Amino acid sequence: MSPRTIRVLMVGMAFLAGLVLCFGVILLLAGPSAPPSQQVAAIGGPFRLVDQNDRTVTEQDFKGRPFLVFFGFTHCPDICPTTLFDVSEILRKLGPDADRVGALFVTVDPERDTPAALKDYLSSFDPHLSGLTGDAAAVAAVAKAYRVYFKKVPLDQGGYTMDHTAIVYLMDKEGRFVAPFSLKRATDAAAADLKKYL
Ligand SMILES: [Cu+2]
Repeated sequence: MSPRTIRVLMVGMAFLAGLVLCFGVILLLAGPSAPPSQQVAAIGGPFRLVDQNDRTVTEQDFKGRPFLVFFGFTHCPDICPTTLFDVSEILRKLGPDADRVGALFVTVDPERDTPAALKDYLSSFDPHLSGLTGDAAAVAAVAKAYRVYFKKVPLDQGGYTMDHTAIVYLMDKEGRFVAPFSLKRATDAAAADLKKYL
């Protein structure tokens, strides 16, 4: 082979090696990550809790209805009452359609939030709200399924408060996660958005 042929061959091989490297990287990038639909489906899932009327409630009770889920606790100073107020306004706005949706307030403080405590607390809000509690393990399991963080924080003056994720989740009629549900908009707009999933 002439030196020129060798040079041409080497350039050709370098080009091919570059291509292989390129495709290898693309395959690596495309390969292991799941499609987005599979990732969002990982929020939510089966649960078994007790509501403010001492009834056992599972995700099956909401089959056929879109529902909102959020986590909190009755001793919460601001975020939970504000969220419950906003959701109550939306439910009121829905009128008769409020019977066709669910709104679940799951406590992250089952120690204090017994069914009776939830019933008392929720009497200030829309009657369509379900207040859900259970034993510590059941609450931890549902929080984990919704990727909700919560933590008990001791207070200086005694007692404790709870840190918790404050996202409101919108689930569809099949119990699948749709998107976080924004309360930072007019009640009309939020109610209209929820109606789309009826
Ligand atoms: Cu709260």
